[in-house]
Amino acid sequence: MIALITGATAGIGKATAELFAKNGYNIIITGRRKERLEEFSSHLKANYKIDVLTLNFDVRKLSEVEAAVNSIPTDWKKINVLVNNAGLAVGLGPIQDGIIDDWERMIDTNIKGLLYITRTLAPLMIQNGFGHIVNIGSIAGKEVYANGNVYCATKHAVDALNKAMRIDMLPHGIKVTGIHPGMVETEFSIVRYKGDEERAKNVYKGLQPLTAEDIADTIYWAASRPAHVNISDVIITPTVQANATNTIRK
Ligand code: NDP
Ligand code: 8X3
Repeated sequence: MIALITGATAGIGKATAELFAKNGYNIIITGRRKERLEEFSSHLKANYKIDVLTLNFDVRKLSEVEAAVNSIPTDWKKINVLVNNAGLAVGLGPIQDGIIDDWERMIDTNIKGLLYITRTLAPLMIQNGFGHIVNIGSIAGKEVYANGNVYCATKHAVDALNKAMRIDMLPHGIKVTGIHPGMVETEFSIVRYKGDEERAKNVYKGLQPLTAEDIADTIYWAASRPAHVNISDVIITPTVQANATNTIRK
């Protein structure tokens, strides 16, 4: 069994790769940070009896995505599970003050990157006659919150694409699942606040957020249902978070 996880150098993607490896999958890990990919690959190979392929590219660049997918050796092409995870929020502010470069980074990564990956890998799955695409959305793709405008829009797009892919993949027997987490403590907020670790820590102050491992568990659970069962959509939050805007803090 083979799982390809985009954005496996940190957070949810990394925890997901580890869990699939633990369960005997051979893993294809991707990300821009080459050193992290290499270190993680060595860790996975040393700890689990599996094989690892690293693909170092930026999901925003179609030519890099195509070159990376074309470089996958034949015996790695029987991909059972694709986790479309690579993504980010950059900045948080009202639309009238929006920083265009931040918007473009989010749109290019969360929507266009996910599309590039899917466009290159879905035909392979169709050719193989099996596969499961897991799209990582967000609670921000189900609701909107103050100052979240463009990030929320990108995750609403992921939600729409998840539903659309399920229709398009239906005749091919390929499963499609959307996983929509609330607050998960990863590098996400550090990226959103452009390296301001103190501000990022405050996001989770006084509450117990989800961990990357919680989401990995959910992804693995969805991917390990019997052949006739497709998990369409999962919203998962910390117990102290009711929705995108209501949380309880100590
Ligand atoms: P992290 O910042 O910890 O990890 C993000 C991963 O995405 C990294 O591996 C990063 O790798 C990769 N990535 C980002 N941009 C690119 C790019 N242009 N090309 C290739 N890879 C890229 O965040 P999370 O693990 O929290 O986020 C994972 C997903 O979960 C995202 O889609 C996010 O929107 C979603 N999510 C997160 C939530 C949270 O609260 N943390 C809640 C809901 C959804 P590298 O930098 O090496 O390229
Ligand atoms: C990440 C969760 O609430 O910051 O998608 O948008 S949130």
